[in-house]
Amino acid sequence: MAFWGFILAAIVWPGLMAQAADNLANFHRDQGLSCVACHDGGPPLSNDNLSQENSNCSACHGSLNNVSVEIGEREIDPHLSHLPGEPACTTCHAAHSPSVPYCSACHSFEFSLPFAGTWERVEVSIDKLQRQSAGFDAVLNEPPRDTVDVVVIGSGGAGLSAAVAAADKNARVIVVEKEPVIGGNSKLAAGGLNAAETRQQAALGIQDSLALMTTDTIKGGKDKNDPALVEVLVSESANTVDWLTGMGADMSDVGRMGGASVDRTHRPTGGLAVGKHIVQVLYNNASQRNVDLRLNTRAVEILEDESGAVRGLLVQGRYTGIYWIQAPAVVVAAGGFGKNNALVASYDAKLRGFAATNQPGATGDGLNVATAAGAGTVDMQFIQAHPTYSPVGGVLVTEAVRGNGAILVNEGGRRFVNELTTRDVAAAAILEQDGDHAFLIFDQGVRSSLQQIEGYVELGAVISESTLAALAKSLAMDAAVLAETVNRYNDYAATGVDKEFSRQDIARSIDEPDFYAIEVAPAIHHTMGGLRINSQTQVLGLDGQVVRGLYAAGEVTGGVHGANRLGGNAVSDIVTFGRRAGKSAAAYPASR
Ligand code: FAD
Ligand code: MEZ
Repeated sequence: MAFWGFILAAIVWPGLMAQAADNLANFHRDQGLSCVACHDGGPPLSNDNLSQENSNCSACHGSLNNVSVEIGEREIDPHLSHLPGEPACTTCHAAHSPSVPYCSACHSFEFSLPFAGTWERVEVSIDKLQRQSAGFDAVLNEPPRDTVDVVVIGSGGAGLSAAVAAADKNARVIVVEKEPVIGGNSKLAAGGLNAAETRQQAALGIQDSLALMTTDTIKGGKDKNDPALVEVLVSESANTVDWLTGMGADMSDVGRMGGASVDRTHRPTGGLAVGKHIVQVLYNNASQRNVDLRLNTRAVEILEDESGAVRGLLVQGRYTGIYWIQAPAVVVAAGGFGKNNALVASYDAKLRGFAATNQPGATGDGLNVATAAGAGTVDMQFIQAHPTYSPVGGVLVTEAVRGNGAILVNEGGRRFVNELTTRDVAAAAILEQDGDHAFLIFDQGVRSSLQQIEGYVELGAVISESTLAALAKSLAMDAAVLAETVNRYNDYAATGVDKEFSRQDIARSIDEPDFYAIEVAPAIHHTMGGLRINSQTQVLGLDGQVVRGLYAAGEVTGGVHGANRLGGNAVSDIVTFGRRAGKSAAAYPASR
């Protein structure tokens, strides 16, 4: 090890010496540290998880938690936002290139990192990668680098659920994730997870039924959902909550989302965001089961034998290069394509140029990998805009803010829609208002009920005033009109009957100072279409036949949500179907 460290230092050091300290590596050099301080393992220089560098950063600077204590002046520590797992320090604090906070792919921050650069997404399309066939062909003539029972594409909620479930069936599992951090869109999930007839609902005296959740889901999906998939989603939802809580999750806060007849959206106590929590729990459990999770590793091609059955996966690691993994079963859990505006607009032209709530890797290339292996697709034209995205700070404002009592008003200070209608209706209503935007208005009661709001405050998205009149002034609204709107709403809260918009559930009135506003506009949020699967999560080909050994779960699939997904149903979907896919994939070799 020391020898390789010495060789490495000898090769790299003279080059570094010629440079000024314009990045962290050169800065460390100026502190008298050599390359081996970070790269002490010798070739390979790095693995794709950057774990060697990460452990060396931590050895000197302490854990991310320790470092976050040093950033005491910020109320919400960026290290503690939604970065589940064990994020490598070098994900943001790059060494030989400019440092770029990964979070700035979505948010705008006032602080800057030492030697900071600007966020830029560099990704070659899968089509182009596949055309590099010479390099790939050569690799395929070599033996596989690894042989396992199940390979999972994607480390979001669906992928990690699949990995844990497969490992529980004694399968050896590799998860490949193209991003430098785990969790996909799942780590961003905010409002919660829908489930009916749960222990948590019973404890709160909430009466729900599988039939009611089925009706709500199909009504929300405009009757375009695949009934067999909805049946799985609903009938397994309570069991999904039990599975998660059995592994350490907290799902005890239950609230309301648009299109739901009762409170069935489960999240951690205090209204914390559901996604980061669930991903962390799944990651912990995957680690305990020795799942091999590889970051910065992109699935490029699903490999099949002459009979069309899956035989493995070709991948490209950022540092480890191109190689293939031999496995009889592959689970595609690569998420949606909400962040790929060109692809979104090719299915729904009116969404061209829209912002998106999604993580930067939600580009749809996992979908392409599966279709290149013969997978069929369904419902691709159904793409959802979330009504309340805040352009300031670049953040989705969870529907739970409305569920817990906020209203939507237009520039004139007037309500214009039932705030708890389905998203398609709410988003369309906002786009009919002057300026194509609206304002969420709420009070301290709502803020106290939902810890996620503190994050929006930290991002600068929330306007705060001690009186409603002052809030109206800050928003350049007529104070009398806003007061009248809020007074009328408070009357509806008292009587339980919204005479104007028939809002079914008014959690609380708006009367406790301070008063708050967030400017919001619709943004692309969820791609309902995707790979065609059956209820066992087997992927179906263009001919409707099963592609042997290929499974899929989560946002990469279509059919569960029909034309419009209900808030809270995706997290339910990814865990339920992800778990199913893991079990099916682990059992597949024995059933051949
Ligand atoms: P993801 O979590 O997106 O994971 C897919 C992973 O695959 C990604 O990490 C991606 O980088 C990786 N990947 C893609 N292609 C490749 C490749 N070629 N090789 C390797 N890796 C690849 N739903 C709810 O029900 N409740 C909520 O509260 C909620 N809130 C949300 C808030 C936000 C801001 C967003 C964006 C979505 C929210 N949703 C919510 C929707 C829900 O979070 C997603 O639909 C769901 O998490 C998708 O999970 P997934 O595992 O299918 O995909
Ligand atoms: O299901 C969702 O996408 C959801 C609940 C988002 C949110 O508003 O929190």
